[in-house]
Amino acid sequence: MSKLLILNGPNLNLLGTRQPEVYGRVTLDDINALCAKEASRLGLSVDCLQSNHEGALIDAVHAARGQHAGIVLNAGAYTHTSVALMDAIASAAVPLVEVHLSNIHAREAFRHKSYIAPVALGQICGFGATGYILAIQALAAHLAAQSGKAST
Ligand code: CA2
Repeated sequence: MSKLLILNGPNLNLLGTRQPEVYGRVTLDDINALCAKEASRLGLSVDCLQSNHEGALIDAVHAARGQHAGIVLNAGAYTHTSVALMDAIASAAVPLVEVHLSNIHAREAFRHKSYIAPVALGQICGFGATGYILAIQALAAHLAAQSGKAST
């Protein structure tokens, strides 16, 4: 069974506890459970990791090579700043979908720039926790297309 890595960056451990008007009331545990359920429906499994540290996220991307068939990444604020994370994703060459709970393009100008987008298969933003489900579906379809099979 293929495994996906659900990787969340800084402050996303606070989901559900503060700023519900921006990020909703769903917790990171809720999101991880939703991801596990959707992955299982598609014949996949997940490992879930959150870190507030840029280097730990980079290490996780490096370690995913050969271990995970794909990555769902919400890099939080590192999205807008981290050339190092972009380089790690490019060098790991593991298919990756970028996710944001909020619509980063409808927010402050500094959130419009993503260093992740150029090295991702695609970007999903503005759909809250549903974005993670959509990202898993997109990765499943991509992996199926790579292996010549269709996904449901
Ligand atoms: O919309 C997203 O998912 C973001 O990646 C969230 C980041 C933000 O810096 C990005 O621009 C967009 C911030 C995550 C902070 O999460 C919190 C959750 C609850 C309370 C406080 C922060």
